Amino acid sequence: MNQANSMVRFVICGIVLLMCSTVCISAQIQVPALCGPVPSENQLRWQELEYYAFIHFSLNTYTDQSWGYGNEDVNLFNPTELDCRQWARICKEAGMKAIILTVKHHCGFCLWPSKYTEYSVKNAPWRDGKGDVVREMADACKEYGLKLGIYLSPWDRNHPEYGRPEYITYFRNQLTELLTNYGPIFEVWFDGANGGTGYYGGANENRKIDRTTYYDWSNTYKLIRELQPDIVIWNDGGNRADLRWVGTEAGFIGETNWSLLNATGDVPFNMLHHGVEDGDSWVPGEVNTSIRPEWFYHPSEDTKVKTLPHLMDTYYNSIGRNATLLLNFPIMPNGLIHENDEKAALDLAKAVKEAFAVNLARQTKAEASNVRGNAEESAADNVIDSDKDTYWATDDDVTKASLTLDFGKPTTFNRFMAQEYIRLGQRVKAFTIEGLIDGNWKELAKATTVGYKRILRFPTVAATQLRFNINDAKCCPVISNIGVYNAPQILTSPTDYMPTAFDLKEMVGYTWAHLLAQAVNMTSPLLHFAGKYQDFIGNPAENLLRHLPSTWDETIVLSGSEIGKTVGFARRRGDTWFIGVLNGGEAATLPIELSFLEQGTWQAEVFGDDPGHPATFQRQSNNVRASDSLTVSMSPRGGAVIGLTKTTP
Ligand code: FUL
Repeated sequence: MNQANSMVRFVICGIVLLMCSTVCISAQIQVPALCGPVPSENQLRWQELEYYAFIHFSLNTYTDQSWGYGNEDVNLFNPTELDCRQWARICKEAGMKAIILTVKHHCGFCLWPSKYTEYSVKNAPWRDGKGDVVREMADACKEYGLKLGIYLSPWDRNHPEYGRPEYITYFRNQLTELLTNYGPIFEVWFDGANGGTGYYGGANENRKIDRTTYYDWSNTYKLIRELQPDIVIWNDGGNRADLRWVGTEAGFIGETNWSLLNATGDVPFNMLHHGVEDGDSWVPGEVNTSIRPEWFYHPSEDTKVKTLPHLMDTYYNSIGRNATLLLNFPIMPNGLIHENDEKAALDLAKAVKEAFAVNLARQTKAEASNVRGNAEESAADNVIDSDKDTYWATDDDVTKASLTLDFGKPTTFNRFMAQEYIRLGQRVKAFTIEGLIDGNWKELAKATTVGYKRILRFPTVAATQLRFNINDAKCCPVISNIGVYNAPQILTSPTDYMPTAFDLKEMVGYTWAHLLAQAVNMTSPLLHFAGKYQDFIGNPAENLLRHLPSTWDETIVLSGSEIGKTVGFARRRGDTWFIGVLNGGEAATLPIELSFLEQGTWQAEVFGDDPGHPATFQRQSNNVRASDSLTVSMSPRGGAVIGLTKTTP
């Protein structure tokens, strides 16, 4: 009996224990709770597009204007070679996933034969008034597997009723045409520009509207979502929709970038640029910029198409900072994209492909300081399994944690990429990257937010391990993906592109070495030193400056260059190289690899910071080679300049 009793007790105990452990484990490995607002399915789908095109085409194309007044003659619109398939082909080859077309810009001219106005392609000579650019664009997008979006300017400088309630009906009628007749539309773009003056059916006057009430956006949004349930709506500033403007058209978003805003209230530049950490709504940023200075085609800009280093910066400062990139092509009067723009976009695609060709993280062993419930579904190696739906997560109370990737041998890399599993919210507030180099941990980069995707650039290192330290997070971190890459340095022809890396307002008190380095990085040192050269007489850098050329045979953007932080160029004239490195608001020590040198030895003259004084001569060495690196230390707002003269072949 006793024995039977204890047997029963044993079995019951076992069952209880089993139940308890099941309950305990399932409590531990519960999916992390949402951390603040989260994206909708439409926003998630949009975010994953990452890169898509803007196309600016209208009567402005024929008048060399930026904004039409609204009285331009429809007869001007007669592109002789219009081919939307060319646009789509270029976008596809450039790695873009969609195209947003300006179907009506501020001048009011419509690229489709709207039945609500005479100011459209139907009264233009093009295709005898039977043409429809939106239809041709929709067909080309379909053929090339691209999504289609529309830009419909709310401001209409042609329409007689603009500023009155009747215009809102007109605007919604046009939206209904566009969102009904051209298949799925992934994004609609409502430009906030409103200059007031215009033709307005002949009135030629200034019409002011109250932007907070006139457009009655909430009802327009309702209509849009009824017609296209999968769409995302872009609207700037105060009229909160699905996506936000980033406060600049220069091609970058804040380094700290939360995908959150508050649903109401003003949105000053800082909020557009950085989002709001504790915002109550998910409103991610889209970086819109043009491949040339302006949005519409101007022949004078054929030589001003952005260079590869410039576009690369744009890429890292948009897609690499938790935003998408909307890159504009202006269409020429003949109806095609200019060959210089095509080349620039394809060169960028090639450079991006090369930079991210091999994910070195895939071949590593991943371990984490904490794994949620010690469970497989939250384990560290989920970040390297190439499945975007699996993740590494920590226990609820852990907001500081690290994940180590072991390469097993010294491995060369200079890029780090991380993605949060944003379905559960955006969490990470601060992180660093370290490399185990010759047995010592060394900090390689430091950053704030991650979001959907964050890419960091730093000088090339050879490390056996990489450590991703999350130092602060809003809730337990949930990381879906990590990438480590060795991007090639970008070789360019002589360029006058100087990353305007530093906010001039902040650049008070920069050091002499910073000034010297600018002389190297700008096309002509005279730009900087006219009238000031006497300041450098007797300076240890005088000799170097005297020999600075004003034209160059080759320019390399040094890896690790990042707008706002540190920007370095190496420039060659004949057998001599000059390196200029400029520093932002924080001190930095940077190894500069000399791998761009050919065979032979070089004498190096290195000048760096001695704050408040002329730059200090730091080192002269007669025997550096391509396999060496030179380490420079820079003060906040500092710099360094290096001259390399060939000594032995
Ligand atoms: C601006 C407009 O005024 C420009 O012409 C251009 O369309 C750009 C995308 O948005 O606000």
